[in-house]
Amino acid sequence: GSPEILHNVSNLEKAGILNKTKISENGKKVRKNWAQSWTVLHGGVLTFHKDPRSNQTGTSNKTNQIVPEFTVDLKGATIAWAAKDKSSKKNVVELKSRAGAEYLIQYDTDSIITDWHKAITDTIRQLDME
Ligand code: I3S
Repeated sequence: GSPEILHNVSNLEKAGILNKTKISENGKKVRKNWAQSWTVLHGGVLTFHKDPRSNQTGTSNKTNQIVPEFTVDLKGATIAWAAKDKSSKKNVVELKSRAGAEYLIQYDTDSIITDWHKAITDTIRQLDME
C-alpha cells in the first residue's frame, strides 16, 4: 500500500509521439529509417505504430487507422543516452533489446524525451526485479 509503488505503476504506462529508427538487428547494422511514431509503453512492452501519413491511399477510410509496426520487449533491455557518434540529432536515446536489436528514439523537446527515458528506465528496472 505504499504511495511509491502506486506512483511507479502509473509511470509504466505512457503514450505519445516519438521519432524512432532501428539501427541494428541480430548484431548487424541496418540502414536508419527515421520516422515519427505513435509510441505506447504498456505491460513492459514498447509498441511503435506506423505513421498514418506514410500510408495514405487517397481518401480511403484507412488513413486514420493506427497500425502497430513493431514492438520491443523491455525485459532484459538496456537504455542509455546515445553517444554523439550515433546520430547528428539532439536528445537521442539508445535502446537495446535482449534479443539483440538496437533502436534510437528521439524528440527535440527536452522534457518529452526525458520523461520517456525515465519511464523506460523505470520499466526495465521493474522487470529486472520480477
Ligand atoms: O548514421 P547515419 O548513417 O549518418 O544516419 C543518417 C542516414 O541514415 C541518413 O539517410 P541516408 O541513409 O539516406 O544517408 C538519414 O537521413 C539521417 O537522418 C541519418 O542520420 P542522423 O544523424 O539523422 O541519425
